This record gives sequence, structure tokens and C-alpha cells, in this order.
Amino acid sequence: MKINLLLINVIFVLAACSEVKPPEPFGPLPSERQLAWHELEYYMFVHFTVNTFTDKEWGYGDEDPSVFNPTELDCRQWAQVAKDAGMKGIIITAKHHDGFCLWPSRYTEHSVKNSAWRDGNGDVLSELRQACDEYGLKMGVYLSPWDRNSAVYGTSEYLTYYRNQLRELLTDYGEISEVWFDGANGGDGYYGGARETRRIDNRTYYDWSNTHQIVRELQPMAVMFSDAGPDVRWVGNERGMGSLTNWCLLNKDEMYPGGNFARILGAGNEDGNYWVPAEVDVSIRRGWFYHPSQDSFVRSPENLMELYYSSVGRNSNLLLNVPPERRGLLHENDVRSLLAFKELRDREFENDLAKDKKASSSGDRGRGYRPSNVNDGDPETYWAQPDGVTEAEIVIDLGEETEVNRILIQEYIKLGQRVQEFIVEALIEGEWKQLVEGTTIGYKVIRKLPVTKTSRIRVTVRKAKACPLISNIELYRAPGD
Ligand code: FUL
Repeated sequence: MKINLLLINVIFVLAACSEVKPPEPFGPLPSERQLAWHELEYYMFVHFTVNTFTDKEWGYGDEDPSVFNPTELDCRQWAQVAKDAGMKGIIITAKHHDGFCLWPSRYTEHSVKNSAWRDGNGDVLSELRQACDEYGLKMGVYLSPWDRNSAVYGTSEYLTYYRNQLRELLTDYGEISEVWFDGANGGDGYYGGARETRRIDNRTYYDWSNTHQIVRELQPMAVMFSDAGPDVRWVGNERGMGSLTNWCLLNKDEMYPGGNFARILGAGNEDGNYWVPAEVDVSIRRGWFYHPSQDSFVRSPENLMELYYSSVGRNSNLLLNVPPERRGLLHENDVRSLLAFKELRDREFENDLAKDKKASSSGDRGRGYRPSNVNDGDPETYWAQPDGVTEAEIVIDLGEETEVNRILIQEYIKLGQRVQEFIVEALIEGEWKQLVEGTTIGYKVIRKLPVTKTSRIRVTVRKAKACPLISNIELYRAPGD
């Protein structure tokens, strides 16, 4: 009996020793809150304030609060549309540069409490909170650092005011998933009646590191966006263009919101020492706010599809702005386009041709890291190479001649972003033909391929910073080319 037990123990110990060691993390890693953010991929931006009623993009700060009077405001309509469009959340301009607050802030009179809407008893933020909860959406807030209404803007007193408002937003409205710190800063404004130009030093004025602490303390899972992170970075343009080479890494120590870094922000820094992935913010219309004159200039579903490829398809998240109109509803043209885009997208990625097909590779790390991990539908499993091996190829055998024209690839980013160069090839009449040459992968890339009939697709990582870890490969035949 004793001998048998001993034997069993020995077998267990031996089995444990033969377990393949997981790869070591490489370079900066995403935090838990950043990982959750990556998975959101696509969500709605809502620009709404007095500008909606004054037909402006940047309010001067001297608006009479009573102009804010949406006659049919219904945040549930926004949430319903976001949900039906496949978006995962809504980020709202709680306060834009005009200083008008969509919630009844205790620290200013320039807010909904002095508007005609709901006789001054309304609170857009709490209505949005309820709607997001009802539809299972995340909620984020944009709190403009620049405030053209505040009499104290430009002095140190303003910082206290700004932080008090931030605390209100982060305390009174449930779980906030993202806090958006805009980069536009300083210039002319009403400033409590002074009507003058006030300049601040972007670098020092806001004492950002202490402002960030407030967010960490009150909403530990919220990511903070700005030109320079700390958690999510601007992509460097408002045209919806993610960069083909896109590192989730940034040397952000020398950067600050409103600085002149657009050139760097697209690609990030290959040798960056922080994980700060890119978010693409872009509007469905020409302006950020609603203007009746733009009703017929709403992006088409096809155009939105292109935006999706140039953002989510390039290792970025897509924050698509859909501005409510004066009733306080999303305009029917925008809604139509968004929902048609959802249908297009569903058709585009309807049938993953790689799913569960035979995958084989030039080599792998061993048990637990086999090529079949790339198409098992489990984001937690990945195909990995032994330490030190930075080139690798994997072949997906489609079983029969099949038309493909899209490929989606994901790295297992929990252990760092590694791939520097990759190619995709198809086997055609016995020869490998190159379809795509790429650089970074990161959380996700989706690339269009020429329509190709083939039985095998090969993905080769040509260069990586450390052994590549690929968690997912999908293949599609999207309609058209
Ligand atoms: C910019 C602002 O000045 C625009 O009004 C808009 O809010 C955009 C998202 O960010 O910096």
C-alpha cells in the first residue's frame, strides 16, 4: 500500500517537472484596467452642451444657461442605439470648453441647474448612468481642463475647482470606465466677464500627476486618456486613422496633454517604457457637436467600415462621436448609418474560416503552447515559441480550396507586445504567394487581403522582440473584394 502511494507521488512530481514553463513577460505590460479597455474596442462619444443649441463647436463661456433646453432628451435612446450598433460604452462631454456642466455641479452656476430643461432639476449624467446600466454599457466622462466660463481659469484656484468637479463626477455616478482629458487649452474666453485671453503652461499648470491620483483613488478601474496617457493615448489625428505600425508603448514621461506630439502618437514608441495604447476619436459628422447644416453629411455605413479597419484593424480602439441634436436624441440619419454599419460588419466577419482547422507550425514551446491554440476560440491560450526564438511560422490548413480576403491576428498582450514584422502568404498552385507584409500586431490587427482561393494560409513572424505569442488567427471571405 505504502509503496503504491509512493509511486503515485513520484508520477505526480515527474508530471509537474515536464510541464512547460510559460514565457516570461517582456517589456511594459498592460494593467488590468488597460486589458479591460482593450476588449471594449468600439464605443460612442457624445458631444452635447450649450453648443448644440448655439450652433457652435467651441462655446465662449458666456452662454445663458437657459439655452440648454432639449425638448425630448432621452439617454435611453442613445444607449439603445449604442447597444444595437455593437458599441460597448458611452463617453460624454460632462463639461466642454464652454464650462457648462451637464450635471448640477455644486461649484458653478453654469450648469443644467440654471437651464430651462426639466425646470432646472435635470441631471444628464444621472440619466445617462441609468441608461448605461439598463443596456449594459460602460460610461466615461470628458471633463475639459480648459474652461472659458470660469473667472478663476489661469490661477491656481482653478485647479481646486477642476478637481472638485472631477471628484463629483467620480463619486456620484457609479463606475466610470474612462476619464477623458482633452488637450485643447487656454486662449480667449468669457472668464467670468473678463473677456480676455488667458494662456497657461500646459506642462505645469494642471499638475497632472496629482490630478491623476484622484482618479486612481476614486475609480481604480478607470483608464485615463490624454495626448500622453497615462493609460490611453490620443492617436494624433481626428480623421480616424490609426497607424499601421502601432506600438502600445510610449515614452510618456516627457509628454503632456496639449503638447506637440502628434507625430509620435500614431506609431507610439517601439522602445517605449510604458504601456499606453492608442484610441482613435473621430466624429460621424464634420463637427463634434450637432449642427442642422450637417444633417446630410453623415458618414455612410461603408465609410464607417473603413474607419473600423483603420482603427480597430490597426491595434486601436474606436471612439466614434455621435452628437445628439436639439431634441436631445440621436438624429435619424446617424442612427440609420450606425445600424447599417453594424449589419455590414456582421456580414464582413460572419464565418471564421480558420476556426478549428488544422494548424501546424515550424516548432513550438511544447505542451500547452501548440499551434491549435490560435483558432480554438479561447483568448487565454496561445501558440508560443521557446525563449529566444523570434522567428516562426504557422500554417492553417483550410482543408479545401477556399476564398479568403480578410485576416485577423492577435498577440497575447498580457505578456507584452512583441511582433515587429510579419507576413501572410497563401499556397497557390504549389507556391507560397505573399498577400500582406505587416509590422506590429499587438492586441489586434485586421487586414484586407486580395480575394484569394487557397487551401493553406501561412503567417510568418519575421522579427520579434522576444518569442512571439499568438493567441488568435481568424480568416474571412467578406462580401465584395
Ligand atoms: C478637441 C476639442 O477641442 C474638440 O472640441 C473635441 O472635443 C475633440 C474631441 O477634442 O481637442
